[in-house]
Amino acid sequence: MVATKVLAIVLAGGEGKRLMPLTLDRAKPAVPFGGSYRLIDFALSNIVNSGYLQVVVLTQYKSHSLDTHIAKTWRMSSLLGNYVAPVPAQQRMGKHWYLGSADAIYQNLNIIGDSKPDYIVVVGADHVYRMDFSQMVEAHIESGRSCTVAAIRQPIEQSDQFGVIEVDPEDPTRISQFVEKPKETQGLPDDPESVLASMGNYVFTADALVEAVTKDAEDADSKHDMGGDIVPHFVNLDDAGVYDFIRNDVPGSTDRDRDYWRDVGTLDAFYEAHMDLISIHPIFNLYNTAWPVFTESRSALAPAKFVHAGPGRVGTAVDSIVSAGVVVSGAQISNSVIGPGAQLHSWSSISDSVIMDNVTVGRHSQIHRAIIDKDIDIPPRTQIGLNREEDLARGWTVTDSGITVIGKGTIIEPQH
Ligand code: ADQ
Repeated sequence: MVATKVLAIVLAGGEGKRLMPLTLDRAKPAVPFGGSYRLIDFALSNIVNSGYLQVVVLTQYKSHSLDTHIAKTWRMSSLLGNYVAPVPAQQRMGKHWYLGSADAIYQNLNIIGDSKPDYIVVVGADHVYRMDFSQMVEAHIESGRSCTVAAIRQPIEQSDQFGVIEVDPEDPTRISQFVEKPKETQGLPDDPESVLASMGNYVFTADALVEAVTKDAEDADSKHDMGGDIVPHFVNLDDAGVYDFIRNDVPGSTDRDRDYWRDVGTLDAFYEAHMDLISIHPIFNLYNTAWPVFTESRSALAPAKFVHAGPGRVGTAVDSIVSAGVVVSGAQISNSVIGPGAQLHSWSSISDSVIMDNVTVGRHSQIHRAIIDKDIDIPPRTQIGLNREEDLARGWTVTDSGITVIGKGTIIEPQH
């Protein structure tokens, strides 16, 4: 077989409004996840593990911490022409920022022109999953179609968050209809409670994608969106196929996490995905070394330490992830994810929570069902997540399911 050239494009310009306050100061793909990671590490690890080493990351909204993370973590040796390159919006096609994800690709056609790929893998940057894109590219090539959309079954009540796919009963690899975020839809013939949802990951034959985004740019009525405009364009041409995620087989996957895919676009989904990491038999297994999730190496951080600080002050953590540089000094941690460099002091308790980098928790504080963003100092005797009204009164965010979220830069005044 003749070698094929694949360029990967990561769409990382989304604002992530529903993750506020975590996205107040950073793009959604840069939000810390799982202790050591940033959300984009999952998409980039999948691409690199799939063998694709020419990758551009299209950024736009508050991209500074995303750019820094990519530069620190994902720099590749250029010896073989490999790169993971963050590309900021540059107004190459007129005085406007990206009008949508399709416009982001259109404004960077020069990159496609320079790299001359045969196929282009386009993926979102804010999902947690493992996927071998080379299997999808193979299926795309075999199909002879110009566009292939990765898909997974999702509950019908969430169909307004996804592109919903209908396939031809005679040829289940052919998309007969695609509706972006429908208000109402029908369930699948064999499972009326589910729909086939687009995962926001696509493979395109390069020339066809270039033609489609160019045409789209000239269309004044278009929203210039990959899901809303480009995929429907290929469906209308009867040139779009579906790749069922269930076919994807990643080395080292367990029965539990083989089909795992989470859109962590809301605070509740973000929280739940953390709980999936720490359940005793993890629903998503971070410890699969056959398909590693790469992230920033923090070689300056010491290993995590657990200190018995005195009577009644045994530093412990159970059913938890504890990152490098953490000191658990007489604190009790359960069912939580603790980010790098956190300092947790005597008589404090942290349960069912997500604590990000460099947070300090003072003595006698209690944190329950909370997400605490980076660098926050929690004074002694602070209570978080124990009383919804009090938390709201202090200006913190509390989600519908009762998770208290404290964003970066929040100053917490002592309570007592
Ligand atoms: P959404 O996730 O709602 O739906 P969108 O907000 O466009 O779509 O985000 C998709 C990706 O593109 C994200 O990674 C985002 O960061 C990025 N992005 C958004 N606007 C961008 C811009 N202007 N420039 C660069 N990048 C941008 C999509 C599909 C649905 C599918 C779901 C799956 O449209 O069909 O079902 O993903 O979650």
